[in-house]
Amino acid sequence: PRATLLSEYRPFSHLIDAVELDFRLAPNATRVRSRIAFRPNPAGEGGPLRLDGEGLTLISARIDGKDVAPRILPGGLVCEVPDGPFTWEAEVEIDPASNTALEGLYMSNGMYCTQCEAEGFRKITYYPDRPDVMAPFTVRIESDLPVLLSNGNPASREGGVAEWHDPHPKPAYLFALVAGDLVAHEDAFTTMEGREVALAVWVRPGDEGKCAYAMDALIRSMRWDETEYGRPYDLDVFNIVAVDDFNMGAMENKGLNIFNSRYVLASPETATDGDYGRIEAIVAHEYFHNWTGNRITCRDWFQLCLKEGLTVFRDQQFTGDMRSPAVKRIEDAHLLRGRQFREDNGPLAHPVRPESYVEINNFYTATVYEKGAELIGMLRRLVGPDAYRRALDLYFERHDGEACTIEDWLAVFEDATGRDLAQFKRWYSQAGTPRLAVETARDGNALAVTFRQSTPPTPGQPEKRPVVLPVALGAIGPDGTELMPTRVIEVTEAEQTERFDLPEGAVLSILRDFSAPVILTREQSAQDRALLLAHDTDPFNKWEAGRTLAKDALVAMITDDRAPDTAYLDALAPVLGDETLDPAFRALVLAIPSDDDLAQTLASAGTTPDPQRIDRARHALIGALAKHLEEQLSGLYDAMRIDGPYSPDAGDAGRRSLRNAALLLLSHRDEGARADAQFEAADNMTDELAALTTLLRIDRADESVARFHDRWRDDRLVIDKWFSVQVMHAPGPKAADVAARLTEHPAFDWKNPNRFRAVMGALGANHAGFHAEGGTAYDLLADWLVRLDPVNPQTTARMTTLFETWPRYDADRQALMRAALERIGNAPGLSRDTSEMVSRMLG
Ligand code: DPP
Ligand code: ZN
Repeated sequence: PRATLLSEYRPFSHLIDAVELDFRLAPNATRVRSRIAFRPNPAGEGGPLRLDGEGLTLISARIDGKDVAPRILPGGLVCEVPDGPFTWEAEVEIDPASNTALEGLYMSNGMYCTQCEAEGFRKITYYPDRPDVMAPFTVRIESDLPVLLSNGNPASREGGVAEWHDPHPKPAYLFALVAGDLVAHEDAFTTMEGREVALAVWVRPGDEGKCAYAMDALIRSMRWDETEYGRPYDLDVFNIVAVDDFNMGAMENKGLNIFNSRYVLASPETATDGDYGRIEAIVAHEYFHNWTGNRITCRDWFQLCLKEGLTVFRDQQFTGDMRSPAVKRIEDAHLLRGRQFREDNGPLAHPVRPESYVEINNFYTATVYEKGAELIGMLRRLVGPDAYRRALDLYFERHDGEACTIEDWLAVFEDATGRDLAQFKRWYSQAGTPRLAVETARDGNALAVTFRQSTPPTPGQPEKRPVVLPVALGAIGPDGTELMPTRVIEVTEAEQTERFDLPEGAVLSILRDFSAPVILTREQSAQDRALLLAHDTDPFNKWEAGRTLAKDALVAMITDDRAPDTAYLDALAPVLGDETLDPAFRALVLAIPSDDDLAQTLASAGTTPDPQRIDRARHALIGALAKHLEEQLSGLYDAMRIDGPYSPDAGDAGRRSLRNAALLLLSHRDEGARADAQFEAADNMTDELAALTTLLRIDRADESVARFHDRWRDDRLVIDKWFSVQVMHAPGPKAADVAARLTEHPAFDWKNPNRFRAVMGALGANHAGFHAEGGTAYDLLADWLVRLDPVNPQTTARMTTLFETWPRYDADRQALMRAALERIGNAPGLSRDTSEMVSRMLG
C-alpha cells in the first residue's frame, strides 16, 4: 500500500453545510442513510466527488433527488457532480455484529458503539473522511434498545426513535453513536456562562455503583478548564459511555465521549490507586479535547500532535494541580523515558509531526503524545506562564472552528510573544532523543559550564541539527544550602559555554524539573549526587540524584559483578525518614529502576544488555536494600498504615504507595509474612493487589492466586489484573509457560483487547521473561499476533512494538526477535497496520 505524505496535502474539493444521518440498527444488517449538502470549496481543485468508504454495501445513491451510479473503487467511490451546490443522498448496509476490528460501528456485549478516529467513519457511510471537512450533524437512530445516544443535544425522542443535533461543525472522526441497555449515573454542571449542563456516565446494569469517581473527575475538569484556560463547555449535555471492547483508552467524540470501561469504572474494592489516577487523568484529557481537538481540530493526521501534545500537557497540568506537581512531573518524566525514549532510540523513531504514514493508527504513539506534550511544556518554559496564557487565548480566538497545523500553532506564539520560533520548530520535524553532555571548568569562583548537544541518526534522518533546549539549573553548597536558585539557560548551539559565579564545592543541579526531553550525560561523583539527593530544592532533581545513584550501583553490579554500593544505601535512609517529604515522593525515591530501564541505559552507553544479569543484579540490590534498611522499612510499613475508610485522594494514595514499596522489600526478610497478612486483611484493591504482587515476586503466591481468582471471578476488570500480574511477575524462565497456560484458561477471551493485553502485554513487560534464553516468549507472542491480526489489526499492530528493542540485544536474541517479526510479516493476508509496523522494525 502507498504511503500518505504530508507534502501531498490538498484541500478537499467540496465543503459541507449540513449532514443528516439516519440509522436503522440491526446486528448484521444496519441501514445508514445519509443526506449531505455539498458545495464547491473555493480553495479546492474542482473535479468529481471522491468519497471514502470501506466494507459498505451501497444500496442507492442520489444527487439532488435523481439516482446516480457512482464508480465504486477500493476504499471509496467517485461520482460526477454538478458545478454548484448539490445534495448527496445514499443508503448503505453494514454489519456491526461481525466487526471485530472495533473500528466504525461495532457491537460489544449487545450494545452498539462507534470508534471513528482516525479513519473509522468510512466504515459507516461514504464520506470525505478527513479532519479538515467540518459540518454540523443531525442524527436519527431507530432501535428497540432503550438508550440511544449521539453527539450534540437531544432533539426528540419518540417510541423507538431518537434524534440528536450537534450545532458545532465537526470532522467525521468525532462522530459517535451508542445504543444499548444502559444505566446512567447523573449529575449537573453550571458553566461560567450560566449554561446548565446535564452530565451522565452510562454503563451496563450492575456497574452503576462504580461511576462516582469518573463523574467527580469530570466536574473538576470542567471547572479547571474554566479557571485555568477560560474555556466553558458548549452543549446542554455531556455523556460518557463505558465500553468493554475498546482498542484505545478513550475517545473525545463531541458531547459523547466513549471510554474503555477500565478508565471509567472504579470502586475501592476493585480499583487501585493507580486506576483512580488514570481515570481522573483520562476523563480530564478527553474533556479538555472539547477545545483542543474538537473546537480547534487538525487539518490532516500529520498534525495529530497539535491536539494530542497540547491535550496531554493540559491533563498533566490538571493532575499536578489536583495532586502533587512534583510527583506528577517525576512520573511523567519516568514514563517518557520508559516509553518514548525507547521508541525514539529504536527502529520506530519518528518525528513528533511525522511526514509519511501507511496506516495512521500506527502513529498514536508516545512520541506524538508524550514528546508532543514536552514540546508544549518547553514552549511554556521559554515564554513564561503569562505569555503562554496570552498565546493560548489568541489561539482560541483566532482558530475557533478551524482545522489547523503546527505552523498555525507556532504563529500564534510568535504573534503573542514576538519570539522567533524557527529553530524551535525543529523539535517537530527531527526524530531522536538529543544527548546533552555537560562539562565544567573552574577558575577561582568562575565556573564555566559547557553544554554539547547532539542527536543520533534515526531512520531516514542521518543528520541532525541543534535544537532549542531550555535548561533549568541551580546550585547547592557543600553544607546543603541553596547557592543559586533555578534559572533557565537556553542552549541553542551544538556547543555553548555559560559562566556562573559560584564558590568551590558548589554542586550544580542541572535540568531541573526535567526541563527538556534529553538524555543528560555528566560525570558527577557519588558524593555530589548524595548531596543533591539530600538537599536539592528541586524535587525532580532530588529524585533524579537517587535514581542515578541506583543506576550507577546497578550498572557496576551488572558489568563488573560488584557488590551493591553501600554509599547508595546510606544516602537513601535519611530521605526515607524525612517526615517533611510527601510519602508519594519517598515511594518514588525507593523504587528501583526497572530491567527495561537498565537495558536501555546500558545500550545507550554502548554495552549489550544481558537480561539475566540485569535481573540478578536488580534482585541483589533489592535484597541488599531490604537488609540494610530493614528496621526503617518495618517502621515505615507500620507508620504508613491507614485506619478508616478508603479514600482515593493523593494523600492516602501516597501513604499506600510508600507502605507497599516497603512491603515488597520486607518480603525479602520475612518470607512474605506481612504480605500474606495484608492479602487477607485488605479492604481495598490497592493493598490486596500489592500483597499479591509481592507474593508473586518471591514466588510464594500459588494459594493467593487461586483465592484471588475465586474472589473476583465475576469482575472482568479485576480478572484482567489477575491475568496480568501472574505473567508480569513470573520468574524469568517461567514467564512464557505461565502466559501460555493462561491463554488456555476459559476466561482468556483473546478477542477482547484488555484481556489480550493483560497476558501478552504483561509478557512483553516482564523483561527477563520476554528475553529468556531460547526465545520461547518471542515465539508465543508472534503466534498470538498472527492469530489476532485478521480479527483486530489495530491492537495487533500496537502490540508488535514489544519487539522494537531488538537492536539492543546480543546476536542470538536479535536473530530470534527478527525471526519472530519475519514470521508475523509473512503471515498470509497480513493487515496494512501490522505490515507497516513489521517492515519499519526490520528496516
Ligand atoms: N483521540 C483519542 C485520545 O487520545 C485517541 N485515543 O484521546
Ligand atoms: Zn487525546
